[in-house]
Amino acid sequence: MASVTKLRSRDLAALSEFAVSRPSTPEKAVTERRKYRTVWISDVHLGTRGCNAAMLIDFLDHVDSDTMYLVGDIIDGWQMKKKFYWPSTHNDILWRVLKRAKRGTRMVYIPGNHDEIFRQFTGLNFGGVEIRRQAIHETADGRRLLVLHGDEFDAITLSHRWLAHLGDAAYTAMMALNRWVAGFQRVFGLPYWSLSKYAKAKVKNAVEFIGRFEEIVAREAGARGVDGVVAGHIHTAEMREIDGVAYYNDGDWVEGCTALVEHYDGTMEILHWADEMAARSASGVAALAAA
Ligand SMILES: [Mn+2]
Repeated sequence: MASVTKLRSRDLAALSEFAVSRPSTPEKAVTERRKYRTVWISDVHLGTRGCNAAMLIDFLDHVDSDTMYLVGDIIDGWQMKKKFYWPSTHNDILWRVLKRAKRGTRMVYIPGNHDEIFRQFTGLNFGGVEIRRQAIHETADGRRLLVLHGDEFDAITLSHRWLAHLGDAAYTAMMALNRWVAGFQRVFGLPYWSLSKYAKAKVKNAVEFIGRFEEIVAREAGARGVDGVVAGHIHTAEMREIDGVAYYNDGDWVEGCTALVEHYDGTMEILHWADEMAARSASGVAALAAA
């Protein structure tokens, strides 16, 4: 297991210090926040220049929830191993996450492939953050949703189209192979290969790749007997019904800057934060002009 760098206790001690120190970006008043039953975010990629930290800080300062799921690729461990990049705004995000766990938000962290280093802590709780491999979320209207990152399906998503026409036995065998390939990559320290990057490099086929990922994830969720699934990983926010299974993807904070939320009646919505910020500054300008 040479590829998995074990976290040291002083790293964890450093993480817990965020809970007591002050953020460099002051936090806005908690009372002004819109409250949802549940919030899902993923693919933040802290530790990379791609992370849109300012926008995520703004989101966290305007939105609150009873439960929050961090659906993987929150910290980009692979990039940090190559080149250390950690501006104070990235601390400010961790500070806010730990702070809201302390204030009583149930915080569930499901590490993805870029932060798989945290998968070794599955089942543990750090400062009120539960680390899970996947979770079942029950909505206010009684639906059961499987919550997972989604890298579990990379190999099968990329295999040939004819797989879609095979029977369940072949599909199950393919899933086992997929897990084996992922394990092989880990054991031999091979660089993990990014599905979303590959899809984007082949722009012509990107739509097809994304569609295939969505179908496979929904199918797997259906096979497990749940009503729907929430994933991240492909950096493409979506909510649609696939063969009777509700498919949700919370998107990312690199390009799209989106979150998935559940209202108190169980209604689901994708928040596009760039649009929300633009609308807010437009109404601010209008208020100034009227004054
Ligand atoms: Mn991922």
